[in-house]
This record gives sequence, C-alpha cells and structure tokens, in this order.
Amino acid sequence: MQPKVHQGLLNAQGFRFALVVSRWNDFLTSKLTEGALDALERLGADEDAVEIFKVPGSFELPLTAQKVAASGDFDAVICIGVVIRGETPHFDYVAGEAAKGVGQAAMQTGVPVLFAVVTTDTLEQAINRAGVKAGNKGFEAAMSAVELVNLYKEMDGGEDASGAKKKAFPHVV
Ligand code: INI
Repeated sequence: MQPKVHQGLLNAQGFRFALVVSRWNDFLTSKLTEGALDALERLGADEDAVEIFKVPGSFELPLTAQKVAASGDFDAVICIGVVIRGETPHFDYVAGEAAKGVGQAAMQTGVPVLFAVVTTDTLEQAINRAGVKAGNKGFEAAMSAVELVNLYKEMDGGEDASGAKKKAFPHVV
C-alpha cells in the first residue's frame, strides 16, 4: 500500500502570526515568547510578520485568541502562558478553561490556535519547559504553527488564475 501523505513544510515566509501572551509568571512567559520568535525567525518569517497581544493571565487567553483569529489578519495564533499547580489554588479552573477555550477558538474560527501554555506541578518543572532542561514550549508551538499553516494552505488549494479559491480538498469543510 502506498498512501499519499500530507504534511506541512516548515517555511514561515509570507505568513502572519499573532502571539497572545499572559503576563502572569511573566519571567517565564517572556522566555516562551523568545522561543516562539526564535523559531519563526529561523523558519524564515518576514520582519513584520508577528504581532503580540498581552493579557493579564492564562484564563484570558481564549477570548483574546478568538478575537485575534476572527480578525482575519493572521494565519495562526500562538497562546502563551504558565500555570503552576503549587501556586494556584484554582489551578484546575485556570488551566482547564485555558485549554478548552483555546481549542474552541480554533474550532470556531478555522484558524490554527496553538497551545503554548505550560501547566506543571512545580516552578522547577515550569522553568525546565521554558528553555532549560525540557525544551521551550513556545519554540515547539511556533514550529507546529508553521507546519499547520503550510498544511492548510495545501488543503485549501490556494487561488486559481482569476484569484478565486480553488479547493484541493472539496470534501473538507
Ligand atoms: N494565571 C496564570 O496564567 N497562571 C497562574 O499560575 C495563575 N494563578 O496562579 O492564579 C493565573 N491566575 C490569573 C488568571 O489567569 C486570571 O487572569 C484571573 O483569574 C482574572 O480572570
């Protein structure tokens, strides 16, 4: 069997990206933001391709991401936050609402909305996921964003000579 495999290239050129960044645990969300910008730059994003929207905490990521995605100005939205169980009595509410809402923003707008929210039991684990021992979740989410925008560009088929959308996958809504 020889299945046809579809997967996005890692080329950010010509695409526009929004980062929605939580100010809570700013010393870590700033590292995740740096990681995301580093990935986008390395994958060839244009100089003016990125805009950043700051919000108070991770709970506020979903609605902001939805508004940004619905604006039509961006090919992908990357949500960045840090929620640490040890410091957050309402950890499950904040982390749960952030995860659910970010997913809904993507489903409701059709724009890829990436989840670069670090949810950990301890501060040390969070630090490790923000560029120390366990990679940088912002960098990884930006890579995924670039892969998805390329995949969806292929699936949407781009435009024909008259500028009309030509769908490569008419059965995909
Ligand atoms: N927001 C976070 O992003 N991370 C946290 O660890 C956190 N803690 O610890 O409470 C947090 N709370 C704020 C929350 O996201 C909202 O901004 C706030 O409840 C106002 O709606």
